Amino acid sequence: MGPKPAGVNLDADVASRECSIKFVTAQCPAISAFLEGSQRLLTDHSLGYFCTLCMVNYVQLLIFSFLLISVCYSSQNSIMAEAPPVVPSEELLEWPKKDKRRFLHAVYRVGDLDRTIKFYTEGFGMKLLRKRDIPEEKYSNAFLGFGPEESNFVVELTYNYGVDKYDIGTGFGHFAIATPDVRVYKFVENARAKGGNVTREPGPVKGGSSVIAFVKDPDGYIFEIIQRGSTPEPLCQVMLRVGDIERSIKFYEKALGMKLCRKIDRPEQKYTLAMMGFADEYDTTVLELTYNYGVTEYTKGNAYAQVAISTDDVYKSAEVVNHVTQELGGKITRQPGPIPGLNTKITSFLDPDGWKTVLVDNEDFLKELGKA
Ligand SMILES: N[C@@H](CCC(=O)N[C@@H](CS)C(=O)NCC(=O)O)C(=O)O
Ligand SMILES: [Co+2]
Repeated sequence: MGPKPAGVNLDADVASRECSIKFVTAQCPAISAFLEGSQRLLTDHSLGYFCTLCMVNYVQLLIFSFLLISVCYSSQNSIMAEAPPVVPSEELLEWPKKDKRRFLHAVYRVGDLDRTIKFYTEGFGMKLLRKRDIPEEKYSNAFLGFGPEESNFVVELTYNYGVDKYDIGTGFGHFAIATPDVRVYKFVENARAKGGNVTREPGPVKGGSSVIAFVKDPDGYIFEIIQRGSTPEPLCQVMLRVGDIERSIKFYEKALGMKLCRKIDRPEQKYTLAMMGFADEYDTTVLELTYNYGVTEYTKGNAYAQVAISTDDVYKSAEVVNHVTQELGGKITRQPGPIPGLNTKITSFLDPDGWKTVLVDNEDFLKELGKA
């Protein structure tokens, strides 16, 4: 044999355990130094014959390596057995608050598109922003609001060919329109004159002071007309009833990065409200979550569908939602990705009560509007 049989053998030995040794040396500099030192002693030793010192060193090193590898494997196994579930990074959990988000539109079904367009434009003073017909899928959409879609929250009406009636259910509350000061009375009179069904005359809200009224549209959707100073976003609320207000607040804070703008408890009326949004309550649209004492279940019907919210990254957003649903309930109903044919990236999910939200990519949304 050549002059350095032990060295050759050692190299082979080390190579065959490369992963383990790398792991061990990476973990402990002292072990690393020992191994390197021993290896150098053996390989640099050039006496030209089979040396007892080499043999002793070699056997010692083999035993030592064997022990280390055993310890390392068993500790790795025990670490794996006790490994906690993957914890999302702080950066990921902070994402919803850093993202560029706003309410884009509320989506719901109506029995006659032209009838609703006429009522919303003449009775409420909304503008018809766009319309599209998708005959292959047998439905049409109309978008209406108080300002352009690039900056305002709007309604997206869906008409399914041949379906003229829907069940609104007991969970959906209302949309709200803010109108300045005493004009709330004029607003309601006009809506009534155009065929609106005023189910609650203007006057101070029970248990509070702001003046409100309720007007039902032709499909039975309620619009709360709220007296308020002038605002950049008159279409200001989507009210949904929930079964556990604290759970909902946590969900919308963590999954969507919303803030709790205002919480009102009215024990006399036995309900609690949480206004959740991305900006000041009076400058933007909020989700008005309502908890009626002791009521945990509502029906959803098939009329109201969802709200759409913008995001800069549907993939990252869905990852956060997925994590939050594991803690608080709800589920992803559409994995993030482009809509076939349209290429707009979206993801959608249900909150713990089953209310749906769709997140839409900011840039793709502007492209869809022809503004990017
Ligand atoms: N039980 C009510 C609780 C919510 C509620 O009462 N909201 C206020 C508006 S913030 C209201 O509708 N008040 C009726 C009134 O003042 O006549 C519901 O589920 O709609
Ligand atoms: Co309201």
